[in-house]
Amino acid sequence: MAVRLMVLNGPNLNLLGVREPHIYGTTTLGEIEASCRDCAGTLGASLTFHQSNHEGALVDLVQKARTDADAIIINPAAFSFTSIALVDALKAFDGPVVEVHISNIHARDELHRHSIISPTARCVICGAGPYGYILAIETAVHFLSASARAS
Ligand code: CA2
Repeated sequence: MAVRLMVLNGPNLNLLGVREPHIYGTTTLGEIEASCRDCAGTLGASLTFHQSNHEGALVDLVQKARTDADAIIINPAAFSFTSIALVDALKAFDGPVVEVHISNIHARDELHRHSIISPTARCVICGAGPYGYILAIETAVHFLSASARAS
């Protein structure tokens, strides 16, 4: 059976490519979704792709992933620095979590530097731009195929 990936995007990422291109570039979230779908298709994985500005909606999706997905790829955006609710939900997910940020959060100001989500992630990718989503998908599929081989 195809591995099932759930890609989650946090607040304001719907504005990608539209506002602040000097920080986040000119690629839109729609273009990122299309490249994620291409990549998942090439790897034989199925993929759902979501964006929400609402913490509770993202928590609901993480809980849904407990039955509907084998791995989560998440760009929590500003919730990276604030959301204990997302941390708790991600801890209750059994599969691998890959956290992705478009920018290098370590090179940002103090406010944007310390993701509280990262300890729940098996892998954190940041600073690769939109290509980080492709790296995250490849990494999640790699983790899932390695664990299938081990069992
Ligand atoms: O680099 C990333 O992917 C971030 O998760 C983006 C977040 C930021 O808070 C994190 O530190 C790093 C911000 C997303 C806001 O996206 C916008 C896009 C265009 C215009 C305004 C905001």
